[in-house]
Amino acid sequence: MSSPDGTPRRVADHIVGHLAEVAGVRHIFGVHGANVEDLFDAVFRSSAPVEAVVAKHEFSAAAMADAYHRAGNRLAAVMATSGGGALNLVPALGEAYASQVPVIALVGQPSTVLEGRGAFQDQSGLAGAMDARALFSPISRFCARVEDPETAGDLVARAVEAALGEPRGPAVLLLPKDVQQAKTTSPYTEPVLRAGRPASGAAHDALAALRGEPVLVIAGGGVARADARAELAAFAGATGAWVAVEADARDVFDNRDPRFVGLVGASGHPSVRRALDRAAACVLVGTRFAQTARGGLEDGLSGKTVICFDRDPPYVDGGAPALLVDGELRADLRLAAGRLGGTSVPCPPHPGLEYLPHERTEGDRIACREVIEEIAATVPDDANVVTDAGNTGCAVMHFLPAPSRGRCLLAMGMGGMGFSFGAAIGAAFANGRRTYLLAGDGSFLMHGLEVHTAVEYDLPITFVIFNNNAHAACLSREELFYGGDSAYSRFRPSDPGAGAARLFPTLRSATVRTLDALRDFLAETGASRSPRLLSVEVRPDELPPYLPLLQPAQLAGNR
Ligand SMILES: Cc1ncc(C[n+]2csc(CCOP(=O)(O)OP(=O)(O)O)c2C)c(N)n1
Repeated sequence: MSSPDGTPRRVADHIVGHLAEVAGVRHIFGVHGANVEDLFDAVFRSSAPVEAVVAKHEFSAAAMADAYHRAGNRLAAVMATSGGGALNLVPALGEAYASQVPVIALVGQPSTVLEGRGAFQDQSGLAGAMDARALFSPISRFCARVEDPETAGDLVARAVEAALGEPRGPAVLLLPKDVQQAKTTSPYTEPVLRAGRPASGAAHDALAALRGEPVLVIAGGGVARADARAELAAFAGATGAWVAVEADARDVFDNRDPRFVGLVGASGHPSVRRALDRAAACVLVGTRFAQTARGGLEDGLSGKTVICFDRDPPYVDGGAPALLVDGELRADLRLAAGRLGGTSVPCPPHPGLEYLPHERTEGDRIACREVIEEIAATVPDDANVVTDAGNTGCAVMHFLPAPSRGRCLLAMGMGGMGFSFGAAIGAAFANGRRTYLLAGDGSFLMHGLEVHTAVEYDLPITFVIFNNNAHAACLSREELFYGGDSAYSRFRPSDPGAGAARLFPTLRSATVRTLDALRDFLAETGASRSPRLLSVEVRPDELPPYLPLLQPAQLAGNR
């Protein structure tokens, strides 16, 4: 495909044109600045249906692009200026790298004529300056500096190829200001997307031998990435299996299905372990069973057949090696279900979800479980649910079922605290659905001012802040493991609900201290298309449903 009229045009126009017209990008998230303004201008002048969204922080802008893909399966981009703007992208691109989410990052740089000569925010690696390419290379599938305007067409096509290739992830283009403004006659180059792997078919004999035996399927983030939800359901039916999910795959299987036995991992449900103990085989689907997922389950695998549908082998040690089914996930699941007869077989009966020990609300002592149950009762079937780190994140994962047709997003690893604010905004842009964000006050204090962007674009997001005036996850650890006298993580009271109401006069925002007040606020939110912010006062000393804290607390006789 060649450039529309063959006339020279700015590199910035070419890159934005390629992303919008060839790669189907509809939103580019970012923060403006002198070395990225030509790209913003190119979006503004583009005749393609592409929009620039101004975030308040580049970290959140990249989180928006990440969640936009996770919630809508469409490629998104982020743009940032040089210096601090570029550096602010790092944790969110690290998250997209680790979670294999395609994101295109367009990063402005000073003009080439000044690089290596004391340029403001020089990141060229020349004459002792820091080297942006060295910084971004380990957290991207592709990273290039565009130095010759005539190579822009090829490099943007290669960036898209790499982001959508296998494994997926971020692709970074470093764009000096004078190169963005220079003219190019580059044609549009269609990205060469490699054909997916064929079905491997390896598991059939092992699965056929299990016919009639209880099977536990554990589904991970690979199912969401491959959008293999329907294939997973058919496979679970054909194997007559119980199904458990990992935290980043909460929505890949219907949480109300009779086969569902719960969430795995440190905040998982004990019912999963019970199912594993009764199972003859464990089938890992779209997961390598990382440490956070297999905690509390690993010894239960010994003596069982383990089959893993993933490109890479599982991390599990000991016992018989897993049989790896490493073809294209959807094709492999379809093939395996078909070979087993394709019809749905009921799973053996099980007693249903079992929860970890937890507190209940008593009088004015509101417990997280009841807050989450009130929210669950109002979340529409197709909503996005986004959560964050800390005790709050553990409680949400444990107690909130995934909406049956919605998306659940979580990025507790490289993204870290505060990722959910950008993520909720990206998800709302991706599919326009009401989005519930549930985060602690610590996460709010890190990146909560991104609420400004939701207000600015009038997005249907309900921000729920669990305010315990603490980094409670850290406070719990201080108390259980270090005697509790330091109390670094306990803070003076703050009031995010009242604060947001003053800061954003058009935002409906409140603080609630009772379950009745919470119910009233949520009931009113349901009918609205606008953002809402709610701060719920909870206690800093409530232990979360998180085994590494519950077990020591029980041993110490605290609970
Ligand atoms: C960027 C980042 N820094 C530090 C941490 C370590 N950390 C994990 S949970 C937590 C406290 C979370 O506090 P808050 O958001 O208020 O949730 P709570 O535990 O109080 O429910 C911290 C500091 C992290 N996950 N991410």
